[in-house]
Amino acid sequence: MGESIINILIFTGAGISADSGIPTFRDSNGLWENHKVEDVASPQGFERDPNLVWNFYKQRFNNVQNCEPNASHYAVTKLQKWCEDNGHACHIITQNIDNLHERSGSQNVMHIHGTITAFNCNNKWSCGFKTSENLYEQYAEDLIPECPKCGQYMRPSVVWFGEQLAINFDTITTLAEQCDVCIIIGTSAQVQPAASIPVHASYNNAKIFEFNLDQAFHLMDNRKYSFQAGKACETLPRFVEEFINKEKYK
Ligand code: BJW
Ligand code: ZN
Repeated sequence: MGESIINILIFTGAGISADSGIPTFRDSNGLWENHKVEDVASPQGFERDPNLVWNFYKQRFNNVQNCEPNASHYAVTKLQKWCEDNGHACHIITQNIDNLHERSGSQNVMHIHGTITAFNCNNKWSCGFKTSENLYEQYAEDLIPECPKCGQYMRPSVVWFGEQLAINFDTITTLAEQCDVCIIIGTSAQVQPAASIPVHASYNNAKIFEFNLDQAFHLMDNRKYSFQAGKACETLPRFVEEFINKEKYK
């Protein structure tokens, strides 16, 4: 790489926040109070029982507020800052709705599955009302916040099964196809189209680094793929130090 610009793409999932005390979706058997993830994260689930879904997100919001970014979020921020200072490019794409990347100082984080702190009218197409006011404070059992414009239920601005990503997928595949280094942290690769992002990176012959307890991606060419087993809060900070130093003294 030498003097040339390095283009890094960081792609994160629930595993990066596990070390902050935020439960993942599928490790802990994929159930929330005996409900399947699909029941609390789908438009059908919301239609069936909006109260259950509001409860789910309010509990998760409260949990997130009580958690702090961990060493792997800070390592991502350090790498992004290093890139900025040295004229390299670094994009961060997360599936997480928890905002811990921003709270650790990362910038321009792309939330493909939305964010837990924004809300929109469930009548997305014909109304479109959005707010970042904290509606969890208004929500109480059976008192679901309603849209001030049309009276329909409000919902968190997150992406449920069957819904389109919060960011245009072409924009993302373009970023993936342009990167030289793709760093994947803590995702099970079970959910599409997010899990295809590293595959697009590999089309561009990018060097792929996966950080996970167990390897989730198996598609990569061995010479271009490296798997680091363990908790991301331990493996990632070490990797970032080494990466920065290696590039610095090249
Ligand atoms: C650690 C660790 C530590 C633990 N250190 N690591 C093609 C094929 C098959 C299916 C589909 C397909 N295309 C679309 C689909 C359908 C569907 C889908 O993928 N279904 C599969 C489940 C079968 N996809 C969709 O519906 C998507 N939409 C779509 O495709 O729309 C098409 C469309 C086009 C045009 C018009 C309309 C529609 C949308 C998917 C939305 C997913 N939403 C959720 C909820 C978001 C809000 C919320 O957070 O509540 O996103 S579901 C949930 O899964 C959440 C996550 O972002 C996502 C991924 O989970 P993640 O992050 O990978 O977590 P886990 O728990 O699975 O894994 C944790 C990992 O961390 C593990 O690997 C651990 O080992 C690791 N780990 N501790 C490092 N300390
Ligand atoms: Zn409305």
